Amino acid sequence: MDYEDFTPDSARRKRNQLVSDGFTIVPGVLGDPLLSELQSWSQDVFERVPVDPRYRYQGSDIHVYTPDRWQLMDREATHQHFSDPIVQKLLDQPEQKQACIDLGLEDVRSAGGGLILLSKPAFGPPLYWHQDFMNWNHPEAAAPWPTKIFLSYYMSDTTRENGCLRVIPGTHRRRIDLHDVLPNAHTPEIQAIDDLDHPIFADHPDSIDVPLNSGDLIIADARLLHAAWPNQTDQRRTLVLAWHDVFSFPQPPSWWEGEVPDVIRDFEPGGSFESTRTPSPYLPR
Ligand SMILES: O=C(O)CCC(=O)C(=O)O
Ligand SMILES: [Fe+2]
Repeated sequence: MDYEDFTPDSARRKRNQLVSDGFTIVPGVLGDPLLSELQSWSQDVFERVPVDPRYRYQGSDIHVYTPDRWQLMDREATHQHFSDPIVQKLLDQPEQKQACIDLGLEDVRSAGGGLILLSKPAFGPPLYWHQDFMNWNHPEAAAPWPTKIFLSYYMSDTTRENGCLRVIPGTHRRRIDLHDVLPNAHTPEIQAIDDLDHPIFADHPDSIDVPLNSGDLIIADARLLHAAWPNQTDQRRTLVLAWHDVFSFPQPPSWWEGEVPDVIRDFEPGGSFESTRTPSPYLPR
């Protein structure tokens, strides 16, 4: 299916999938010329930037900001943090905006004004199971709708062979045994694990592969457990990921018909909640 064939019915199905499974795919959102531009731009970045062994499982962790955001940040550019006008182009992409509107994603805004370049080099290792949510103490963690999502595109077609994404549907709202053995995502503790037979890399009976075509939009809830297969090819496999906030917490989506948890209905803004990557009781078994 191409993005042009997107009907209200399939939009509704995709929105339901994002809510209940924690992710959804909108095929063919990013096209040329921006797709080609991002492909060659990211390739150039990786020719300049050495792989930091700390990020061997993610492949890289390069944060690129819009020039406006960069100016506010007032920091020295490094290989890992810099700005480029292409970021604004991606964030402003009309097809992406339309896809979000069609899905009923309201108040979508860039979290941090940047994107992250994640690249599995040729024959790169797998990425461990993890979830990226950082606000588990906050009642937001109990939201039955997404509040933090990534909007991502792979720069090449992905398959199990070159390290496609894997997800365990539903784990954004439900704790499973795997949660018990996972160190927090992207911390020195998980980065230090050297054994590829460790359970953080294991296959899981409920996991599914998410092979994508370059330019397909994948939207996922930050709370979802995901991982990636190793790259067994001699070609780099790159991902452009942009974090976004969605819906104005504590307000539910305008189309929400389900229950609103008490902790959200009674929520008073102004409290302070220490940020943490460790799931709280807001993620029930
Ligand atoms: O490499 C991928 O496909 C996913 C990357 C990811 O989830 C992360 O780095 O947090
Ligand atoms: Fe992730």
